[in-house]
Amino acid sequence: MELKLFDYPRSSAAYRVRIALEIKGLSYEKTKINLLEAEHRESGYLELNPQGRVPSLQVDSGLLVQSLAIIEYLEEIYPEPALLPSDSLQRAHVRSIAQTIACDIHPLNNLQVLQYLKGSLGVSEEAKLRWYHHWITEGFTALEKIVEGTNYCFGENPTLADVCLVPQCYNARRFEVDLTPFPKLCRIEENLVKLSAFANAHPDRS
Ligand SMILES: N[C@@H](CCC(=O)N[C@@H](CS)C(=O)NCC(=O)O)C(=O)O
Repeated sequence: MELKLFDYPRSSAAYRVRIALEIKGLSYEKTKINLLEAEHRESGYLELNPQGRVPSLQVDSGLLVQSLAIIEYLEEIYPEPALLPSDSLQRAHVRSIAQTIACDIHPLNNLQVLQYLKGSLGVSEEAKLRWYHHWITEGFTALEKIVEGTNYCFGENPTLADVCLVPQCYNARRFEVDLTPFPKLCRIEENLVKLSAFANAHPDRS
């Protein structure tokens, strides 16, 4: 199958999909949608993805959006190496970690929200950064207690939870969030970024 990713290197949602594609050993083409130049709001891209966000993944039968839906699709079509455990309870647990990041932490801090805070609500740069730090710290405080694995978020292999954790840590570091209160998350991140799939998907390589 030909795969084309509409991507932006520093988008953490797109970064998740790049990691999943790399773990599954799939080759794919990338088209950069420059968020800083608002290319995601241009009519050509909006015709493809009316929500105007990245990532989108073009597959043979159509265009997929939403990083978790894209990754679950890849998991169904290319089951190995698996990103979800075979046991239902464990699978729910891995998804819950992934969703804590993708549904609870990340949406509060994406570009549109930060631009709305500054532009429409007129908050200062300092208050915007406090907002950003607050929601990451709040989410990571819970995650630090929830993650179970020694090397990874869960179990002995990287899962969907790890695919979401690494981009969120990257983002946190970019905005200088203090991660020292989260030694387990930092140790897991350190283990993951050494893996070639994670390294190949890094924004600097994209
Ligand atoms: N829930 C979506 C989030 C996608 C998303 O918000 N992407 C960001 C980049 S990380 C984006 O395109 N932002 C554009 C904007 O906020 O204007 C997913 O997981 O794919």
